[in-house]
Amino acid sequence: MSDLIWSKLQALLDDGLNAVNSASDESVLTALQKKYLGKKGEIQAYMQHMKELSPAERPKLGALVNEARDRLEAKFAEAEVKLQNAKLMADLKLRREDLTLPGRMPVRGAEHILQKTQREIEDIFLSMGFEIAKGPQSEWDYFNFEALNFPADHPARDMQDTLMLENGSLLRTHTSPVQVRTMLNYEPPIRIIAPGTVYRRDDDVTHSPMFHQIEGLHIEKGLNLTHLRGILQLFAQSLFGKDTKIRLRPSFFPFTEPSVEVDIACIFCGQKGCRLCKGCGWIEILGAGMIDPNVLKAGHIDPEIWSGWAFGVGIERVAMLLHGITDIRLFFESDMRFLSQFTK
Ligand code: 2NL
Repeated sequence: MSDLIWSKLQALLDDGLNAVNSASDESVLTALQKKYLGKKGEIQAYMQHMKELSPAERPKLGALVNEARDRLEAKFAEAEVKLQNAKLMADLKLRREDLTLPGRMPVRGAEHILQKTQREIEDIFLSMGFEIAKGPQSEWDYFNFEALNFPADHPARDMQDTLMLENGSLLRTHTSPVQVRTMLNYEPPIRIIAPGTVYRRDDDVTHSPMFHQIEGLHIEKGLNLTHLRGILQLFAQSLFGKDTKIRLRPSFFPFTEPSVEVDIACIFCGQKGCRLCKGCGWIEILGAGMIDPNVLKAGHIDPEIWSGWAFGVGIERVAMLLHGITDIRLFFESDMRFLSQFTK
């Protein structure tokens, strides 16, 4: 093969490699790619020299041209990566953020401890066949008091002072009105629980003017205090542990007769007497009783045919007992140091 033809290829390759080396941006690179490797490019033009060679020499030149083309192509690919990296680094330098820092995890929300306690109580009663009933927080005097056997001027109303609204309704003091509404809207047998927010003029470390309650209502033929005791015992054992003992003490509520307070044997001291049970070995957890015939009548249910029992339990009180919380205001201050203790 003539030296001249060979050295021309060598020169072409050197030129190409040098040009690529000094290419300063991608458009120059694209132009060079076209200039050297394109259909009408230098390599292709160089192929004209084939004609000047004998048929025996042609494959040799072909191999050399292919090798030169491969080297150029590799050089272009390498240059392209280099240019892209340089562009990225230049871009990064313009930014004020440090993109190499690890990402910031978003704060994950979680169920509030009161919501969790409410759900646990609901689940216990749902598993026993009760359904969940809800109603308005602004309620008529009739449903909140009158229908529940609290006549106007009855002293029991004093313990449930609340805010009156401009339309003559009031902020409900318990969820019992939901139970009255249910009696009026459904036929017995009725097995419901009514969870919700309630309001009373009360404010100290264990009482909040806004708090939460779950009331239960069970109406069927032939119910008596033993049914109340059985279900509330199962409830206490599900919530506080399977060995939990309960006891009933006589009490008074306008809407039940007889009325009872339900205590659990102190879960903290095993009834030896401690600060939480005030030394007596028992802790009050809820109030309950057999539904007063007047209340059944107000719900259009015949007390000669049906009987029932009801209870009311404070959700804050249960959560405080379960978790050793001593100030009810902690539930409503949105302090993450408090709340996050219960989200594990
Ligand atoms: C308590 C006591 C109680 C009820 C709530 C009720 C509702 C109807 C009829 C009869 Cl419609 N009773 N509810 C009964 C006894 C006690 O709550 O200390 N709650 C925190």
